[in-house]
Order: sequence, then C-alpha cells, then structure tokens
Amino acid sequence: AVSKDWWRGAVIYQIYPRSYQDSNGDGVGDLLGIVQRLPYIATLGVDAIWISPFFMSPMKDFGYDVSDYCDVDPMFGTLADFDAVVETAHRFGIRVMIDLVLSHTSDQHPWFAESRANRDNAKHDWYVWSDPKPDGTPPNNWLSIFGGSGWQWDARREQYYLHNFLASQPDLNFHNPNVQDALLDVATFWLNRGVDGFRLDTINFYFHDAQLRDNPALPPEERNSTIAPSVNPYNHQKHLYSKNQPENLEFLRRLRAVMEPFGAAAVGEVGDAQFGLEIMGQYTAGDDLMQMCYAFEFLANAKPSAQEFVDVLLKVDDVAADGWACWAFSNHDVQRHASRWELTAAGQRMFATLIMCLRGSVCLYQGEELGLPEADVAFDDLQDPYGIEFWPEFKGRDGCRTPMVWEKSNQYSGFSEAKTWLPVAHEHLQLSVEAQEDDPSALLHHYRKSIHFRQTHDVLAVGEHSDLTASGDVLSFKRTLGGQTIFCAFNISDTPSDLDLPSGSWLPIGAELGSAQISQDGKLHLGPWQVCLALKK
Ligand code: TEU
Repeated sequence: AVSKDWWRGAVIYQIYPRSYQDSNGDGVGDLLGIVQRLPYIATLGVDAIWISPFFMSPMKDFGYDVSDYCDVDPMFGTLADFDAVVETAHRFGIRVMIDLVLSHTSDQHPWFAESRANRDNAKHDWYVWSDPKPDGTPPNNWLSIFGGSGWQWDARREQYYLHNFLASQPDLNFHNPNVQDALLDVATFWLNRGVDGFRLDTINFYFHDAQLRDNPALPPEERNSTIAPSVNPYNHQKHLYSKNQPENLEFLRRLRAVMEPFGAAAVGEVGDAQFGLEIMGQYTAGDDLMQMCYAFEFLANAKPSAQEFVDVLLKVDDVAADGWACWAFSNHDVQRHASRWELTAAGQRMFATLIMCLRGSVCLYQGEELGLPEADVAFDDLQDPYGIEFWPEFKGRDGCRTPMVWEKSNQYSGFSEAKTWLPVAHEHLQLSVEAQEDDPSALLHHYRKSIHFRQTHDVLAVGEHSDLTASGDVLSFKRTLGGQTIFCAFNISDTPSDLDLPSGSWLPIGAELGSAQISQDGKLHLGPWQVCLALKK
C-alpha cells in the first residue's frame, strides 16, 4: 500500500446523534448510545465518524445553535461520555471528527447576551450589528436561508443583527480578531480532548461584506434548486456580499495552524449553489488551508446523469486541481437519495459502488448503508423549523432524521425504549440492521464489500482519474496510481448497455460487487445498474 494521509480518500460515517442510539430511555439518541454502537460501525470498515453537534444548545436548530462550545448538552451526555466515544472509537481504529458551528452561535450564548446588552460592552461588536435605514427597515436586502430577512431587530440596542439562518442563530463578526481568537480556542479545546478533525459547518459564511452592500438579484435562468428548495426567495439572490468573502482565507490559515501540531484534518461545508466548487478549490488549494471541502453537487438535486458526473468531476479538476473534494449523496439536511433518486435495490447497489470509486473522500450518512428511504413525517410530528416554515412545498429535514433502525420487530426498533423524538418510520423496520444481517443479499453487506474494496485499492481512494466519459447512461473513467490502473464503468440506468473496453488487456475484478465479465470480443455488456471494474494487465 502507498502511504497517504489518513483523510485523503477516507470513508467518513456521519452520525446524527439525536437519532443514532438512545442509551438512557428518553427517546433521544446520545453519546453513550454511539459508544454502544461502535462495534457495528467498525464492521462497516469506515475510517472515521463525523458526529453532528452535541454541544450545549437550546436545540432550536437541533444543535446547530450552540450556547456553549466547550460542553456537552445534558441531552447527549457529559464530557466524560465524549471521552468514552473517542477512546472506544480509537480502540477500533476509527477517527473522530466533530461538527464545529463557528459561523453563528445560539442567541442563548453568553457572548450574545453580553453583546446585545448595550452598544458599548466589551463584546459589542462580536456579532454583526447595524443601524436601520432612515425608514427603520433593515440595513440591506440580505435574506435568511430559513426564510425572511437576514436581519432581526433588537429593541434594547435599537439595532439589527445579522442571521444567515434562524433569528436565534446570530452570525458572529469574524472581522473582529478577538472573535477569531475565541473560536480558535474552541478548536484547541477539542483537539486537546483527542478529536482527529472537524467538519466545519457553513465554512463560507464566516465573513460578510463589511460595507453591507446589497446582494444583486439572481436571474431565473441562473437559479438552481440545489441545497434549499426553489420556493425559498433566498435562492433568487446572488450572495455576493453576505458570504464567500476573500478575508476568510486568512482565517482558515490560522485555523489550520492550530490543527497542524495535532495532525488533525478538516472538511469544510461549502453551502453555495452557484460557486460551491470554485470555493472548494480556493479553500483546499494549499497545505496551509483546509484539507477537504464537502461538495453539494450530488445532494439535494435529481439523480445525476452520466454526463453530469463527468461535468462535475472535470470541473473539480479545473477549479480545485490542488484541492480535495469530499462526496456525499445523503446527509441530515436533504431528502435521502434512495427516495430522491427513486432507486431500486439494484440502483442503490450501483451508486454505493460508484461513490467508493470516486477520487476524493466520501461521507456516508447513517442509514444510507441500509438503503433507508425518506420517512414520511406528518405535519403534526414535524420538528424542523425550516420544514414548518415552507410546508407543504418543502417538507423540511425531518424525513432523513428519523431514528436509526436496529431491530425488525420492536416498535422503537432497538433505538430506544421510550417514545422517540421523531417517530420511527414503520416502513424502515424491514430494512433494520437485524433484518439485513441475516440476509446475505442485503444492501448492508454490499456497502461493507464496496467500502472494503476501496480500502484495499488505494488507487480508488487517491489515484488520478482520467478518460472521464459519458456514453448514454454509462459513466466510465480510469483511476491510476503508481503504475496501477483500474477501469471503472457504471450503468446509471435499468436498460442494458454495451460498450468497448479501452485499448489494452483487462482483468475483471470486483466479482463480489457484481462487476461484469468481459466477453471474448473485448466488449462489455452491462446489465441494468451494473458496474464493471477491471485491472489493466
Ligand atoms: O447547513 C448549511 C446549509 O447550507 C443548510 O441550510 C442547507 O442549505 C439546508 O439545510 C439544506 O436543506 C448547515 C447544517 O448542515 C444544517 O443542519 C444547519 O441547519 C445549518 O448549517 C445552520 O447551522
């Protein structure tokens, strides 16, 4: 094997802690629940876990609104429980990445309480405050992703404060070096506790335009429904000034310098429907910046065609040649891809193998390995404020956040003993871990085999890719590392397809993944949703 940085090409398993495993019978998942399930996670063969926020929080955005960065919310456990997660994970050879939400805090954070008290306290400019326009309206036209103006009036200071998300998630003012220092201290606190890296929430929202210039409108033909629903007016603006500011690079360098002595790695979440890949390129361009950025290209939208895969992968070569992408098909913010792409079991299998053959790192979202469809959550059970705001055009994010299903018969599926914070989806029970462990043909085993295949072929994780081709519904490319070349082809459809192998002689590999045989005439006959993996002789 070639020596490589652990994060490069890694498979990272995302845990949404509220919904993974409840250990204390309150219907909400917690850190000791994760400890309990780490032996299962180890059987998947992943390199790392990324745990969504478990910090002290009023839970208005389910932990993405932090009121104390350096403590665990009692709902999730204690700092000692977190230490147990790290220790147990490390015992299994699994790295731990935590989700730092640095762009904004909760309005219940003591920093905000101090900042809003008056206009001349020590933290008066720790958040983005501004006087109203002469007519009393907000200082500019910036919008919140979760609906309405991005500015909230504060009666005490008689000023507005900026919030790119909920009004209870005020944006920090990164132009103030003291704010940067405080956040770097947070990173150091967790590095000292043994974490191996960070998933950095909304990394491109850290800085705003200091002059508070208006965002221009986005012409309808440039609108893209990626990330947030098209009904959201946020998507009708071009966000030139409310995020994506050049000053961010200098802060990211400071953050990397803090991480460097610990050998920690970061994956930055770039939320931007228009410039996402370009920003990924900028933020991962050098050894003094972020190692990876999380790509939104295959999240939130329709099933990508072979040509779209080619376009995205070529664009990454173009704008992020020195950088590194982290791919995901599902997460806690979007409709699960089994439903979003209307996949059959065979389609899910093909995409599982495909993502393991991409150049970049990979994030899997809990339950993806079971092929869970999006749960149908009734309005009365809805928890997500984003869903409540835009119902029924957009049903929010609860459908991908229902509890993990462990057992096939128990009404709470082994997740909990008590009524759960979101209902366990009845239709998920037949896909539970228990149900799939007993069935050798189940998707869970295919995920394990696909992950194992990637882990035993470094060329797939870190090799160069070339000859990216879309021929009808078939995506193909070569991966090369140190004299080894693997040809990969994927039939992204339920119609059989024939294609010619590239010149040279090829040895079929990956039979355990259902990889196609090569016929005598050198042709490849791909069945519905079939893949072909072949090693150059
Ligand atoms: O998401 C950032 C982001 O861009 C989301 O608003 C995304 O557009 C939306 O959820 C897609 O449906 C991060 C977190 O992943 C999300 O859970 C948080 O709500 C958000 O930041 C605010 O912290």
